[in-house]
Amino acid sequence: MRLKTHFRRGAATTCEEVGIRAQTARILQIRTGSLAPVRWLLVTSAQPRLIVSCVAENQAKWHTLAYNLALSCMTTRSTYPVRFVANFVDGVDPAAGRRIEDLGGEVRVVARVDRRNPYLNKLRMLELADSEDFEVLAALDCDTIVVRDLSPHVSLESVGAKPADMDPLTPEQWTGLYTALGLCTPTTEYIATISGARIGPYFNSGVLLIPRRYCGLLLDAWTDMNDRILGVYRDHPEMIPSQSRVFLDQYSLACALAATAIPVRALPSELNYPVHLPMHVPVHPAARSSIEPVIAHYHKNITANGFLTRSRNEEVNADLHAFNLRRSAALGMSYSRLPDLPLKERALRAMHHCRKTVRGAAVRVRTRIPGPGWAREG
Ligand SMILES: [Mn+2]
Repeated sequence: MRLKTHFRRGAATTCEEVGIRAQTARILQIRTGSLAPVRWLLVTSAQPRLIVSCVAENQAKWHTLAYNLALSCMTTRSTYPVRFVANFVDGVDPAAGRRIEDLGGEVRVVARVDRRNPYLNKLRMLELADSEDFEVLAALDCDTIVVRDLSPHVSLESVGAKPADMDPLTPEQWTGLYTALGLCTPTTEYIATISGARIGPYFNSGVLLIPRRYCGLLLDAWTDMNDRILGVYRDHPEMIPSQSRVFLDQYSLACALAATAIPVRALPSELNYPVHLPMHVPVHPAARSSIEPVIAHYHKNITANGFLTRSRNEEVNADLHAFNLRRSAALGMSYSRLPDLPLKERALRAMHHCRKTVRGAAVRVRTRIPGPGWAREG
């Protein structure tokens, strides 16, 4: 962290946005008084410089997700200066890239990591440490939006990650995996956000706050563990059920953190707030107003035209609605109220839930494992 004065290209286009930046980024001198775009902002910063980033496929659906995240990031009040970098795999549609750049975000094209698992592309974000000047990387899933100031939650000392919503593996499967990789099974325990089950240090990889100094070490270890776990899938096909293998990037993250002993701090749910499924502890209506999510992770809770849908976790709905209003203003699209999840998605989700329940019960009967279901949604 160092005191630094630098010029920053201003992306603000309205008085309100200028106000947000003026208040939060310690702007000493700005052009004011009209709705005209502000060209340059003089910023004095003594706080960690933060990059918020995501990785998207070059497809219309992903363009929408990356745009939503960029919009949320660039229009949310922030105490620290924030850069936003969207990475697109193997190319980017020029119009989609321009929409993000028009918000003040940056666009990069990166190569695919491994065709066997698209989620591994998120490792490309950690490569930003090779070329960019920052102190903390907020590596986010595209299906997240920033709804409050992230600055108070970053640390230069440890990687921040939220314990997973659910754990698809049993303790025996985890021990088998750690043992196959030559690692001791960690003893730290957390409570999974949605299932409420006790889990080991297994984190949702959708929100990671990574000090730059750990990016290289984590990238190497995470890459190595991906390769080794793919080897375990091949050599010990009975160890991890095929329907759970899609979470490879999260297993490899857990194993990489265990192997490197990189300091980790468990982020509270507010930093990676699930929108798609009810939290394991239902929130009392009176307590709802005191919950202030910082990053909402909405998974598939989105309409075909890119607006976020109502959550059963009501405490996050005001933030989703506020975001939709900003999106509607930015894109000139009509919007009035928080939509419900499309019927088709609701039906698919009910079927998926049913299948998981039946499969989970069957596995528990077969293996006599007590407790909640082992399967989880991503
Ligand atoms: Mn996600």
